[in-house]
Amino acid sequence: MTCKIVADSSSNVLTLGGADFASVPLTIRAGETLFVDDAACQPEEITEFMLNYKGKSTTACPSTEDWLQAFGEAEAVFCVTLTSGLSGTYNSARIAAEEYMLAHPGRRVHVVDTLSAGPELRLIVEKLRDFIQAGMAFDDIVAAIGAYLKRTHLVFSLQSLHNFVANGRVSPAVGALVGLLGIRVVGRASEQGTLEPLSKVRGDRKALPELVSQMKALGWHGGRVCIAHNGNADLANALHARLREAAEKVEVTIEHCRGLCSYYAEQGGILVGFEG
Ligand code: X90
Repeated sequence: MTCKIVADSSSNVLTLGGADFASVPLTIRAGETLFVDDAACQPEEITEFMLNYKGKSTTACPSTEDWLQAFGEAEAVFCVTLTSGLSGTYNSARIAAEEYMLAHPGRRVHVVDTLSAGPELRLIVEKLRDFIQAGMAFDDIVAAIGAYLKRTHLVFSLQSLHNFVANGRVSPAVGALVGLLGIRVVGRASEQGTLEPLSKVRGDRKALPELVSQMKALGWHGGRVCIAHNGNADLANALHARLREAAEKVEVTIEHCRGLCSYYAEQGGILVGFEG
């Protein structure tokens, strides 16, 4: 059985060792300017552009056709998507999966709605890779990744929800939480896969212990962690240090957000995917 893992670009995963992999880009449009969140995308450019841009901007999920192309000729596809609670990405992947299986009897596609975004997707993608490498059967992988997804979570600290509000993906009331300079909203991906604010703090110094305590509240006690940030390596490194104090052997990776996550997390935002 030839297996392939396909994830949308909100995962921040462009390449993956040890398995056949493809990333499918979302897009960001600001007036006449279109950013495609692929390998050529420069996330810093998007953040810079948005800081100076006062017009309307929108994002768009991959089309069914984009997904079908990425599935290629694989006999078994594991497809990992951004939360259906905030994006049409999962829906377009589901339609692509049905078309693919109809067109190629015998081939199978499993679409995982992560109910999350960013670094939690990386954890899912890497776990799928491990299952494939272990030689597990398709149905066993489907069951095991479902169980794994129940254990993983996403918390974040954001300095602005401007783009979330502008795209109608949170209510203006939630957006107003971070109106003031220096205020961060610390929150999590809810069980419905939406943005759930948990607390408001002033400055990254206060966001740091808050992130750790929210992680612990969600059951973190030394499991794998992936941090994605937009231009905030300081907070990412400080969080890494705190987690190492809490659990000596913790495996933490830090990465810069790619385009889609940079756009929504905005300057200074940080996303933390972890195992509970
Ligand atoms: O146009 C589209 O279909 C894309 C819409 C994407 C909306 C959410 C992207 C989130 C990216 C920020 C994470 C913080 C909250 C996550 C809650 C699930 C990164």
